[in-house]
Amino acid sequence: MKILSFCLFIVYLTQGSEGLHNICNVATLNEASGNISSPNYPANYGNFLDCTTEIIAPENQAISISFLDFDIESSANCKHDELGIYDGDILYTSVGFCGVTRPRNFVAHHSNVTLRFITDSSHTAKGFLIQWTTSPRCASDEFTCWNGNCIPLTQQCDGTRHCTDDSDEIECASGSSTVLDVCGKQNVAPQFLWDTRIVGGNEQVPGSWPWQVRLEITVGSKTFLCGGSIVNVEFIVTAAHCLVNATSVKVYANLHELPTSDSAVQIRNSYNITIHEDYNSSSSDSNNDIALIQLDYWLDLTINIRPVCLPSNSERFDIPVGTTCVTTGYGKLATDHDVASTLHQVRVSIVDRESCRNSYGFLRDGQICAGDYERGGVDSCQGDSGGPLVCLIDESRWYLIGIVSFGGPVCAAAKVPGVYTRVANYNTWIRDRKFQFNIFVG
Ligand SMILES: [Ca+2]
Ligand SMILES: [Ca+2]
Repeated sequence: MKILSFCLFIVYLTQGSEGLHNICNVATLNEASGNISSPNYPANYGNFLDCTTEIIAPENQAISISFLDFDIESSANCKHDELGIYDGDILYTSVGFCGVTRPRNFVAHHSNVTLRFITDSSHTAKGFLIQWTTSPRCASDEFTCWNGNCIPLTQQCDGTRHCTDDSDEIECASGSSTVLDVCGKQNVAPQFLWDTRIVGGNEQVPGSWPWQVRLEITVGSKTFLCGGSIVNVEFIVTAAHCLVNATSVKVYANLHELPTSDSAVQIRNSYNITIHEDYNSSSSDSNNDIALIQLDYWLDLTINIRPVCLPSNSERFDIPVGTTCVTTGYGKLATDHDVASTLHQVRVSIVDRESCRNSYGFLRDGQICAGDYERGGVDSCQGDSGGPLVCLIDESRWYLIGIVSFGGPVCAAAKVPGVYTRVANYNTWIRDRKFQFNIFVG
């Protein structure tokens, strides 16, 4: 314990030499970079705090915020202690932060970022350490990649990757409004604006993930929530663990928000449920966590209800480590926050198998990991189970690379990425069960 304290003190001094500021001691900061922490960091902060600091950059500079350390008393909706982060006057992610889930790093849209730290009368924790840097903004004829790089505007949505994080091709709409049974295309471009972002993700633009369905699963007298993906008008693919002992499933397609009276939402019931025969719910490794739901009535494909592509087990679908993919769901926003009522989306990177195996002590061939391995802060969370992990293949179509299977006890913790069923391994299994119907297979 003494050694740990010593190490942290060294970090403290190093950070301090680059300009470490206590949020309760300084009202405005206009240096090009620096660090800001809770009072007493890395020792515990005090009670009864209400401290605000504003970081101000010149107009032509963008402020990047990185969360280096985060530990604030955890409470439901952060009602006890809370850090609010404002980009201009917009509350980042629309909620305050607490607990140990690090918020996702971001580049601010405005030239000022305000931090407000409020604590109540009891229970403190280590607090936070935040770093800010400033860098020149992109020109008006340039596109700003998520990592802050600038590319010519003409290279956005041209079917070729120019930003290393693929951000020039992810926020594009490539689907036809008349030919609806082409897989992996959407008519509505996804947007990763951060002002409603949650667990590093954000609320979707309605219709931008047209294969996502919400599943309400009845087991005895209880109802559970899961996600699933449309593979054709008759079949939904989801996780096996969602359907153990299920007696019936209600399927909502094109649902953005509950409760809904929107007639464009299509509601179906399960006609038949097929859980992978080698899935064992009492086994801790969740191997073969895949299932198919056959619907009682076919879905009517619309602009907002369309199938995802299924990968085959070929090298083409060995997604390189670091590739940016997207997971979507109606699940919990963060470990400390309530369940989302709207569909949300989170960007995650494919994590190398060895690191992921080290996190859990195992990793089966039919599993793939994604998250932000070093930093945490982006993940799927409870309630997202069974939902899609989709990756853009050839910069043109979204493929169902993974199915949300399990993760660590804290959503979006560093070093514990999410584990997904690797759909490519089950291509034959799915095809053998689709009977006479056409499932789109890559
Ligand atoms: Ca407290
Ligand atoms: Ca491009």
